[in-house]
Amino acid sequence: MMSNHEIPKDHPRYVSLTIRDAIISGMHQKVVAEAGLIAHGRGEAFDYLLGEKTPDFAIKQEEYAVLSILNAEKPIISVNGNVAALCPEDTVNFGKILNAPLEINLFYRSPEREQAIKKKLIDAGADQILGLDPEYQETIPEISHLRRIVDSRGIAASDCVFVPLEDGDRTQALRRMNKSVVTVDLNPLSRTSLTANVSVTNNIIRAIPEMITIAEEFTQLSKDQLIEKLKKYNNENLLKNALKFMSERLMALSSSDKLII
Ligand code: PTJ
Repeated sequence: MMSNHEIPKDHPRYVSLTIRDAIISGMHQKVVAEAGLIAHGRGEAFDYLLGEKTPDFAIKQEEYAVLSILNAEKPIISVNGNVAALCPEDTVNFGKILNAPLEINLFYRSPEREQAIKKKLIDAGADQILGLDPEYQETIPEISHLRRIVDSRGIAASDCVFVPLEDGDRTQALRRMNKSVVTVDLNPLSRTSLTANVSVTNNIIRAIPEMITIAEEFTQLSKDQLIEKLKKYNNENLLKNALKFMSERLMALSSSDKLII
């Protein structure tokens, strides 16, 4: 079900409203949790601070993210409702390029939502979805809530978990389990951004397609070249660059003649 009004193409906020529509439709389809709407709004606010474009520092974060996933022995992509609603095809393609399976792992878990998200990913071209087969489900004590139920072939066995739009508790729990955590989160001050090994401060709508392009290049590199390249990145410095970018942009705007850009 789509939301019940047409967005005029000439609306100045057309792109943003279209993305919002995908989240609202996702909620009607049970893909997105109700709280996913609130999470999206928070993301939108931070995207304003970026100017709704990918800055240079974010490209570096995306390179770091791709390198970390490529360098892992057993990477896994953890998919929640917002990710499935916003960029199902890109997420599936990203997993295929990086040889990383998809696992559905939800904060607001329900069988209905699991099936709706599975359908969304299968329709987007996914071959296999982990996380739903009771035969392979195991419970990890480090994680609270229903998110503690993970797939023994996926998150449980992985050394690197890509968890976009994540909540901070799980990021910290995954770190305690010695897993490398890679995230995409528009808020550079969220606990997820601050505790992940690699944080991409960008809208997932832009980040995943850009990371696909980066992955197509980096998959040509040898293991030694990957390890060498990885040494150049530092998550904390890149997060500081994100804060610097946002604050400098606001400072520049606050002293410019016209605020509308
Ligand atoms: O589908 P479920 O049940 O697993 O639930 C998913 C949500 C997102 C509801 C759940 O994980 C949650 O409550 O997350 P939080 O704690 O609100 O964190 C979501 C983070 O993602 C926030 O820091 C937002 O700023 C950020 N965010 C929201 N939309 C985007 C985003 N980051 C990048 N791109 C976005 N489009």
